[in-house]
Amino acid sequence: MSPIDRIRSYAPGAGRLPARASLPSDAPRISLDGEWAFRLHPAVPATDEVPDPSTGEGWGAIAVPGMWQLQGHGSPAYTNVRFPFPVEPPVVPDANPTGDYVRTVTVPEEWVGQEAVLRFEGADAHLTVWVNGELLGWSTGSRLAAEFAVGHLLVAGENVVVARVSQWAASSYLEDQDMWWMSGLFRSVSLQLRPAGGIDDVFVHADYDETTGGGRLLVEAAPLARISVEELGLADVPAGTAVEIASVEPWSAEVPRLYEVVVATDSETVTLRVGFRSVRIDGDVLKVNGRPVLLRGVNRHEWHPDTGRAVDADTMLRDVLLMKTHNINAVRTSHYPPHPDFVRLCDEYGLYVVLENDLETHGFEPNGWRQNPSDDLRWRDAYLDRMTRTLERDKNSPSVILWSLGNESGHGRNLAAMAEWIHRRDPSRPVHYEGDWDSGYVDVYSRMYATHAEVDAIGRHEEPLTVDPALDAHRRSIPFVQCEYAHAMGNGPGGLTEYQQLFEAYDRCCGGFVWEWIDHGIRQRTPDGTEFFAYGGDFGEPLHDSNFVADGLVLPDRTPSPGLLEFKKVVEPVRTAIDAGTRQVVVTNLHEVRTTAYLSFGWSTSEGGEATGAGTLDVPEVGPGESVTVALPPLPAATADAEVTVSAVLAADEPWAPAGHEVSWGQAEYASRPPVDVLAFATPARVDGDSYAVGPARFDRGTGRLRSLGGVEVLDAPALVVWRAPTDNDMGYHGPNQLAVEWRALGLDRMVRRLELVEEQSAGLRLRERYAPAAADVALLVTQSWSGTGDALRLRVDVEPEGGWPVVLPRLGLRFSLPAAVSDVSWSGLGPGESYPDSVRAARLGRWSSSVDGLQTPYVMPQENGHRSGVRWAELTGGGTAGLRVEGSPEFGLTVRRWTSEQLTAARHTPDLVPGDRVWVELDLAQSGLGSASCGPGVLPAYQLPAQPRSLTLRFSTV
Ligand code: IPT
Repeated sequence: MSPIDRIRSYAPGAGRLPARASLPSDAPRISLDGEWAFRLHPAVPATDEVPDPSTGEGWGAIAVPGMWQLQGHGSPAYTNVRFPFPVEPPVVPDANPTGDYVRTVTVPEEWVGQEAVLRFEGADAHLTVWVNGELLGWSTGSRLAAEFAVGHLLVAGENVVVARVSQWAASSYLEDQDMWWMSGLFRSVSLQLRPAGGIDDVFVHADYDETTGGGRLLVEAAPLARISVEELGLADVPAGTAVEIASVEPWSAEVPRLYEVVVATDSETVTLRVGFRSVRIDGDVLKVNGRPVLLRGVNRHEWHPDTGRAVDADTMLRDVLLMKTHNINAVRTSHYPPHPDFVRLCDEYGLYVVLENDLETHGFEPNGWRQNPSDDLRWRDAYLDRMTRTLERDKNSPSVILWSLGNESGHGRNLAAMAEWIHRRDPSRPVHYEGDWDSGYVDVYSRMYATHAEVDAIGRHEEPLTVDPALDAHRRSIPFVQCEYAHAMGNGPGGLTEYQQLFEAYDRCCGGFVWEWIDHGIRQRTPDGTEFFAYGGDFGEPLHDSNFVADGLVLPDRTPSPGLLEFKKVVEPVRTAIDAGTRQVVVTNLHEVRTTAYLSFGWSTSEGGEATGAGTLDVPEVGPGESVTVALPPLPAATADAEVTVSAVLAADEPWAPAGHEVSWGQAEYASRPPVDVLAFATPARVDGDSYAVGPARFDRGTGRLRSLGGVEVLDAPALVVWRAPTDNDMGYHGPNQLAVEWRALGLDRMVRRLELVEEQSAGLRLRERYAPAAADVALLVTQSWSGTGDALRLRVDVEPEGGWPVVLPRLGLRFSLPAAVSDVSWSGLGPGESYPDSVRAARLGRWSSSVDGLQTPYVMPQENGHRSGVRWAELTGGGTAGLRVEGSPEFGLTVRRWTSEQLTAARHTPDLVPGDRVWVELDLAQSGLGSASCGPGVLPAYQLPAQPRSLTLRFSTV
């Protein structure tokens, strides 16, 4: 086959060894990671002349593992669904960047004459391999391991390994995952000795029988292999012999109990960490070890902001620890097998894994799925090859509870063929695939971005008929999983609580996987060295999908976003509900197997934001699925504004977090807050030169604008604000809910103020204003009623809509500005993080403080952020001069930033946000929820903000 024929081939490869398990073995192994010689061709070289770095120009060094676009060769490109080349399978463009990797490896004398394999854990996308000048073969399947037999070519001393990797191939049509197009040897390469009589493959079957507590172990391996499990008293059991064990401790995500299984022949020993567990579908319920399982999951792409999909061991562990400490119990490896060590970490720390094949053909959808490989038998081998390599590699991992055929690949016989093969090869794990709702060949019904109402209907088995009525009964009878939901793009998602309630309400619903774990931002620097994260289009791609690549629960540098903190709270495995009236706490254990014995409970109180007491709370051990009610101890007496918090923390160190780590909490107010004293404010406005004096404040006589308050200069007087810099969810890219489009169409970003009246009154000053966008006949009428005492100022704001408002509002607030010297904010209310009406569970009552800069969340694409909810009072200070105190009645929403919402709207990257000469303060009467319409449902009705009459009373003073 010519090089170009290989590139265009429907076949998945040639010359490779059969797929086998990833095995920790004592057979000698040489890592080929590190520096390789490298050069990049603009197209696939026409001949198979073996690349030789000593021959000339263009060679440099490159790190393996790594992606060449992040090492100075070419540049990354991002498209979501669309192929970045014309759709003419299996042909790809002539312009096909092709990298030659060359290195030597010193092979010990004793290897010579033995079998050996050259193993690539991942090569994106088309790999051709030579050793010592001989062509070994070629492979596709970027995120799948490939092995070549190489023993016959090795010599003692130096050997030359050459890998030629092309960016595009026929296989690119099967690898249209929503991520950066990047290339190279991005996972490890190694040379492994295969001793004669060694153990090429092992398939461990370790079942758990929940009715007896017993285990059954059957290890398939080389005929002469012997199996030992010291802990279970098993020694030298012949491979292939089923052993019944009277009692084992099962593996689960909550208690990831592993046993060391040693598989040995005279020449090789493989040591595996094995878990006994069962996965079964019982009616419409997914069960692990006989218990219904609720997946609190995330979709994880492999990502590092500097190295792309070449992810190092520390980063993998960091992901696992972040997941565990945020109450996540499941991962879908979207949309390809991850690095094998990640799966091992899931075994060890306890995460359920939906292991997904490296397959997505989404780019055919915009063309009506014409030519989709999923139903084209010429691609059948490639499909089966992918699924085989996926399953074989990780088949011994107890964490893997479902095999997934791939993502967004339409319908077709090749999908069915893969499912059929899995059912034969590994009947112990059910099959998942989302793209075909009628598929009779899957074992769970999977959907993405189904609305709350649809999930509710599915929970009740009342979902509408899908396309093929003949297949309806099967789908309707099986468990339901949301393989993607709650699109975590930018600020959001909102509505997690309501999904969780549905998942908990219906046995058929086994939970889901938030889309997605991490923003795939690429770290870049401006010319002045300011760091930011790049997204689609930043590398000059002619076709791209902008910041749709940044839709994770953690920012590119793995800083947890407010959305992750919200998810942690919503999916907490133990709930503590406090009844302030009866002073009782109901502790509910939502674990599947764990009792609450690993937690210790404590209470704390505060009044007016000041801590007043704390102690431990005796909670008897609560079994899974059970709850107890315990009484709080007598709480410190409090007259007003007091809350009690109960917190459940780790009693002892866990492998994933130290003792004291908080798993869950609950809170209740036990003495409420008196309203702002209205009667104290009754002094009339005085005329003082060209201003009015009201209490400690000065207003402009002509315009009624507030100029100063005590010693605090007010640069922009309070004015109505309805705009917020659209969030990705406000934009609603993938769906019918495009609020930001409606807001812009009406002109909420260009409201015009008209002052109707400034009126001196016996109790102060009254302003009447009308705010409306050009061309519209709807308006918001605002009355600002100001009154003062010697040292304080009271403002009552009344907002009244005029006309028939056709849209809900982003926010309703007052905005003013103070000098830039204001640098710190403290407040009593919900915090410490940002919150919005449908994403507020993670915020708790307390007294909080932050710098102005610390209040901002640096979403990769700048957008509305930083709002604090339920604020009772706030103090804005800094610069050594008087600060401002604001109290609300009722509470208000607080946003403080060094730029306006208009500047935030215009910004494309974080460095675009440049502090100005003032600090902008927004005090909201109300804010809209967030929803997840960037890909999914919009804001639920309860969290929408219709134009309706609203009022707020504020008290201002200086501090
Ligand atoms: C869905 C994809 O499965 C996922 O890979 C990602 O692209 C996500 O959307 C959006 O971020 S497909 C979607 C068009 C429903």
